[in-house]
Amino acid sequence: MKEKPTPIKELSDAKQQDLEKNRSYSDNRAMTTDQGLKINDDNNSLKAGDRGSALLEDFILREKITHFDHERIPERVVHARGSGAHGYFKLYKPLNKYTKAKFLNDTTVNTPIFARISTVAGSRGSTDLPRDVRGFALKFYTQEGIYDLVGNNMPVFFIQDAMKFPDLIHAVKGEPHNEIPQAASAHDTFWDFISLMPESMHMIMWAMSDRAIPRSLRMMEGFGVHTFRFINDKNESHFVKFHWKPKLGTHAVLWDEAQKISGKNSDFHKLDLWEAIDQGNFPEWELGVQIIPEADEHKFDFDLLDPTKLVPEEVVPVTPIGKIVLNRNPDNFFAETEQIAFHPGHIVPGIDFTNDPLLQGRLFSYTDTQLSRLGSPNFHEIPINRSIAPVHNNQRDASMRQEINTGKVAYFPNSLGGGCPFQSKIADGGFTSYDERIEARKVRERSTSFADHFSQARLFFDSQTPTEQNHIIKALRFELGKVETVAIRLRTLGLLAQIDNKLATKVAEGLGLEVPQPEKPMNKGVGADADESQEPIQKNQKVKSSDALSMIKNPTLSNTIATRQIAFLCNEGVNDESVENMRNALETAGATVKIIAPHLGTIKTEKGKNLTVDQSYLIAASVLFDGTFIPDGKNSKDLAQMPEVREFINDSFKHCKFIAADNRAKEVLKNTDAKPNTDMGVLTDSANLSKDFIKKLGTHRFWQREKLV
Ligand code: HDE
Repeated sequence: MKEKPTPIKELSDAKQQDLEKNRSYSDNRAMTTDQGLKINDDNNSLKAGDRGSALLEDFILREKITHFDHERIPERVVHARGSGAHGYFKLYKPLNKYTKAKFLNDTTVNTPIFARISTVAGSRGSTDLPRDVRGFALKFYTQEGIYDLVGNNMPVFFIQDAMKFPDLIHAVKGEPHNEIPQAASAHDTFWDFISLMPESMHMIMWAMSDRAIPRSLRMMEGFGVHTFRFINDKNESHFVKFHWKPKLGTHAVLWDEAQKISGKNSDFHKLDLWEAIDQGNFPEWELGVQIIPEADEHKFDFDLLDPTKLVPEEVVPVTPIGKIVLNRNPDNFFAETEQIAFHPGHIVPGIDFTNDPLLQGRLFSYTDTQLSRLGSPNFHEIPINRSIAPVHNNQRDASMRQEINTGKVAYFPNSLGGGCPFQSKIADGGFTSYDERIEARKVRERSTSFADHFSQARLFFDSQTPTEQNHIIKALRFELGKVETVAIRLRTLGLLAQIDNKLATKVAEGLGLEVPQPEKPMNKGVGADADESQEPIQKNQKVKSSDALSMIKNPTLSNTIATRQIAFLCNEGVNDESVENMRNALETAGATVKIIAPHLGTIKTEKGKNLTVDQSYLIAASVLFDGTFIPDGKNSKDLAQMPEVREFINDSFKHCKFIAADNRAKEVLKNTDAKPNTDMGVLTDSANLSKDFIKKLGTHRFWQREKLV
């Protein structure tokens, strides 16, 4: 059997990359039909006379249009909208004590990866900024085969059992009669379902927090969610939870901003990731693990198999094991980002599953969905899905088979093929499942150890700063405010009260309601046998508050301003030194500066030089930037009269962003909400304005400006 070409290209030099980018038109190739026939006229169909009807004989027209008619494949049923990038994983030190996985033991190899980051509920063309969980899937092309770590940007999930997944997704997607709303959970069916599912409450806290509206895909944490197993070469098992933490820190936008960004640039996250990689600002995460010895399985306040629970980092710290770097944009969105097929069941020796009932259901779902999405069990032959480890087996034929298998033997055991392909001994990398001891009755039941639905929801809420709690309350007011059925609002308030009465009361105030007594949970639904073991319980948690759960208190919070976008609000007569001094300082700190002016092209500076404009006020909006600077200028008074400029500054102020105005530019702030006051994050009159501005920008937002509800 011939070796398959690897899907991963070595990073070539810049020139090669440029050429590759525009390959289809730069290499001087003649245009042909799909059969290789050179085309003489690609502009006109074959007609009976120049004004006559088209001829059926025109095989060139028919081939082109037939191909076009079939260009679409079904979008993913969930996670339809995604962005992808190539990169690598670099291990810090061998993990042989815990796992025999080769890519987790060899520090000399950079394992190629492809990452796909997605929203969950929306269609492929939906906005990048709905309130939603982000999928964070990593494909590792290891020397022992493909390993997929198919995670999310939140460490827990809405449901405990795969049986509820279709219900969850049907509830959150656009309602079936009119497919409204698109990519939004703020509607009746979602909250109807949630209000009847107390197990969702922990995840609801995450989904209503700012984690659901990231500033950038490069500024999100990743989590494997389920508990997995590491298996070492002595066949010893350790439980493992995966985390990956962004080098740039974990940051979000505000909900008002998210909604405005969706209007101004619904590709905001996609473009941000693409541009960062294109400009060589390669996004980086540190991959870490929480390792739990098998003997400690039952030492926690919750069940390790329950995907609605996390292991607090105060109880089991996260040990960094390597870094993930994304350093190459895909050449073709469809071929790579759309056709990539992840599956939590793609594992390598040294990694194994647990009996988490959500994970167990996923192990069935992913191959099944690829069959309907990609149309064939040969989806592993699509270049982006190919293993770099050679593939030899007796699987044959099926739709769109690429491999041309030779010989007459396609079965095992055989003697005619010399016994090939042969099975591998464990010592030679042959995979065996972990021989977990199981003695059990066959039951359709939920373990009572899964019944505490509120304690970790409370842990999450209690771990947040007042600002973050405020955002959760406002998010719940917004979401439930969009729910039309009052009974659903009330039922949800009943559940929130079991997390925290203050939370429920604050949400209720916004809805003009009283917090009701909680109703009995309806996990089993009408008609099922009553089962008292389904009653939620509350267990005392050892950890009462965890800084790692708050984005603002997070120990990995990074104060860098690298890759942050800063708007310079300019007009004719802008002062040369003011622009250049601030620009140099910001760019030296790694930020990107954009000159905004009344029109594109150039504007004249105070010294009469031409200053190139990046965006006009028609295109620019404060929500697309991290900070605003108004340079000194002889025509600051005119700038102050522009409604677009006032709106820009007011939005920036409302969203708690830092604003700096130099010298005469203070005039521009006069008719805005942003009155000069360093204590309020509006910087003017500073001896070292750029230094002060950079320091403030590093803290991301000036939250004190926000009123708590
Ligand atoms: Fe998925 N999920 N999922 N999921 N999931 C899919 O597979 C499913 C779950 C996740 O960028 C689908 O190829 C079930 C948890 C990501 O291509 C599908 C259950 C987590 C992606 C599917 C879950 C995830 C998917 C749709 C409950 C976080 C996008 C297309 C038992 C740990 C991967 C596809 C990409 C995609 C099923 C729950 C993450 C239908 C049945 C929990 C990141 O197979």
